[in-house]
Amino acid sequence: GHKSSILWFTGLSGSGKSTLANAVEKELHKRNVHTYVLDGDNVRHGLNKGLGFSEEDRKENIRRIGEVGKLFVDAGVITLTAFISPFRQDRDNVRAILEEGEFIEIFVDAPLATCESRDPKGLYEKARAGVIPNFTGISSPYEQPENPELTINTAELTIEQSVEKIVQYLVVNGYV
Ligand code: GGZ
Repeated sequence: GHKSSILWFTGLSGSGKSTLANAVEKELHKRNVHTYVLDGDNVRHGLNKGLGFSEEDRKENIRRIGEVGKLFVDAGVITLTAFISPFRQDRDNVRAILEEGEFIEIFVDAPLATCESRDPKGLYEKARAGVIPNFTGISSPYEQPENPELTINTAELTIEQSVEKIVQYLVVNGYV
C-alpha cells in the first residue's frame, strides 16, 4: 500500500516541473502506485478555462487545483501537480486544507537564466519583448518556497538524479 499525498511541484516556466512530475509518475507506476498528474494541459484547458495570468486568476487557479488535488488524495491517489504557483500564500493555503504530511512541496529550482535559455516555446523571448505581459520571472514575481520538503536544482542534476531524490524521499518517509 501507499500513503496518498500531493507532490506539489513549484517553479518557473521551463524549470522542469512537468518533466519531473511525469518521470516520477513513471517510476511510481513500476511500484504499482496509483497516481495522477495535474498540469496545465488537463486543468487550464478544462476546469480552469477562462482563467488568465493576473494575480487574482493565478490565485483562483491554484485554489481550484488544491481542492481537486484534495479530492484525489481522498480517493487514495498520489497526485502530482505541475504549476508555477508563484505565490507563497496560495501554496500555503493548499497545504492548510490538507492533513499533516499530505502536502509535499517540491521546489524545482533552476536559475531564471537557465529557464530562459531553454525557452522551448519561445515564451521568454515574447515576454522580454513585451508581447506576453505578467510573465513569471520577467514581469511578474516568483516567490520561492521558504521550507519546501524538497529542492531540486535541475540545472545541476540530471532528470534521473532528480527522480531518484524524489522517490527516495517518498520511500524514506513511508509514502511508498
Ligand atoms: C507564466 C505563462 C504566462 C505568464 C502563459 N506567466 O512553460 P509553460 O507556458 O508551458 O508553462 C507556463 C504556463 C503557466 O501556467 P500555470 O497554471 O502553471 O501558472 S500559475 O501557477 O502561475 O497559475 C507557460 C504559460 O502557462 N504561460 N502566459 N504570463 N506562464
